[in-house]
Amino acid sequence: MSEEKNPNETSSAIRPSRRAFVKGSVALGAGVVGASGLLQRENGNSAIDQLLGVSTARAASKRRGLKYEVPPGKLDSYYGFWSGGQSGEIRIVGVPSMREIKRIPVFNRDSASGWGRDDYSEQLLGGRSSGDTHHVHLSYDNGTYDGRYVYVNDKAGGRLARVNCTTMECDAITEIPNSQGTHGIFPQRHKTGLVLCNAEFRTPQPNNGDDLDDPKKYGAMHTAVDGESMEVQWQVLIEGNLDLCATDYEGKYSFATCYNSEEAVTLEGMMAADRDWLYVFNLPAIEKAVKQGRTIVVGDGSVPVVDARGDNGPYVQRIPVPKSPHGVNVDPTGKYAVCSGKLSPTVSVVDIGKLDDVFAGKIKPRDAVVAEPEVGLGPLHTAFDNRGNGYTSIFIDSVITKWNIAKAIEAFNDESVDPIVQKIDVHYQVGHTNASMSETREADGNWLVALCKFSKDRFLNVGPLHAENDQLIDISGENMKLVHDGPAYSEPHDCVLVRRDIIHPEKITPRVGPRFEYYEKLAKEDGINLLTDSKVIRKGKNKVRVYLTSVAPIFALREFRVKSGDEVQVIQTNLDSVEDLSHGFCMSKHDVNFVVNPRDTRSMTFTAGEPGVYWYYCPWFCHALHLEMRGRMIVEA
Ligand code: K7E
Ligand code: CUA
Repeated sequence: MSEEKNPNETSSAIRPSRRAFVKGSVALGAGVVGASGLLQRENGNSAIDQLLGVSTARAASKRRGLKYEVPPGKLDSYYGFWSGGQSGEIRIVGVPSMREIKRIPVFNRDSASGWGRDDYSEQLLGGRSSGDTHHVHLSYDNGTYDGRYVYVNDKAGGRLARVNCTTMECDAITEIPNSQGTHGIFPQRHKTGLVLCNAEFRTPQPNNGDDLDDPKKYGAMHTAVDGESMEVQWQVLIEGNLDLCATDYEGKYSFATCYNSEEAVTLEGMMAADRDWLYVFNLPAIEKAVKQGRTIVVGDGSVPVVDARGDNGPYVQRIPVPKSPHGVNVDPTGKYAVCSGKLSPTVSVVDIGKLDDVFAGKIKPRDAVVAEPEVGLGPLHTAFDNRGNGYTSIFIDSVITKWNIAKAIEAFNDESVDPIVQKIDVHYQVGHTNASMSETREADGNWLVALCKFSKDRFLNVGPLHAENDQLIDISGENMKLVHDGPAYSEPHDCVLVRRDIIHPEKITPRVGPRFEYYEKLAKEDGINLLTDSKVIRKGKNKVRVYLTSVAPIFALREFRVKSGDEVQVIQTNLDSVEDLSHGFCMSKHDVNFVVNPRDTRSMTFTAGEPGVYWYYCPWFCHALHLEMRGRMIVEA
């Protein structure tokens, strides 16, 4: 391998890159002066102005490219919502700076905030502590983001979670029944309606110990969850597996790639056929069947299941596409669904306008495919600009291929037409790619992110587990330009880039929602006003509730007394209404630590240890006397 080569080779590898660096810094310097001068003239030097002044910025970008440095005091133009993969979280990354601004724990436990261990989130997680998040999508209205919710899947646990953008905190987790490997998810785009969820793993249906060894009896569910109530509405049982998911813009169809039309349970079996499918689900037809009770019982029968195995309409159609497709993405015009071959060097462009005819039996499913350009080896996902181009991540070749949709359609019948615009190297093994507002009607063609699975040689060596490499590419001009490398901890799969004017979180906790209902209920039981009272209340022989308010830099209780072995619930309310002034509660030697944001209430329950004195303290630096913000839990025998 090249890392183990002799020192001469190493130094020769360094020399050219040093030259490149010197050259690069000269060019960069010139670029900075030019770009900042330009911004001052045109847009008052604000990144968002640059974003919104599309026509002038576009003309400028042709010459110089977009400005990607975000200097101190300036804000990013986009909220990037990243999945966190095996970390089980969501991350908010500012784009174009690629600064990670926040981590939102969802399926994981988080030591800093206490998520997964404080009483409310522990209930929400049902005691589980890990997840595998792949796909983040926001709720929609009328074809673009409405800025209210972020949905994310848990492939490991078969769940769907929602983050409320008001507080950027998870407010609901839904277990998907009869499913394993909940992978692709996508919300409807005409309004905040259903969130469709794909089961990537086929399992016996029902999975109750019968039919363990008969793969013909296995199946997978396409599940509809209501995006407001987060309740499962219905499921469609289908024979093949379901990988990525997409929806149209009208609320009529949802899509799922299927890489295992063979219905196999081994790798060889799953790769056997030359063609697999893009499943197209007819949502109104399915809802009608559910309403009329044309459903079957699977598992505990709590959710109506439409059996679409072998169905060729009205519920589902199978569009044959080359070998083991992975991603499916709908372009911003809503006309085309593009799915990637993974084991074929092509992407297939499905004309959504022809699907009515497919369902009516007027044309064959394959006739809905209107283009199949060769984009490179191992195509995975496609993003779009607002100028009719697709950008497909190519895993094996480690490139992003820019191609023109209209030309690809021409090329389908005329080999002399070349739809490929440009290929740009990325580093290495790119998985997802996404572009600014790409999944909406407001795609703006400014930025593209390539989420590379390998970062070998790109960052300081930090041992066997490497970072991923999230690369930022300027797509505003004719040619893509790679402008930034950003390391990411394991392992973001996907991200969406959302214009910042769409997202409006509160800075002070609004005391509403299910978490506050939970605390208000406790307080009512005990005759407590959370905003004024601090009190120790014994609840039976071995149970104590400690209500505690805090104002920087003091806890209202300087001490409280419990008995060794008591179950102690500390419920803390932060009375400060100052932005950024978080307190929290950490109990020494008791594995208790949680944050309490301005005007927030949170709690944690623990067992009081051996008799003695235990200091509790505020773990968030809140005041010059923050270190003094503490008290004693006195544990009596
Ligand atoms: Cu990694 Cu979207 Cu789970 Cu493709 S998926 S890369
Ligand atoms: Cu309150 Cu530190």
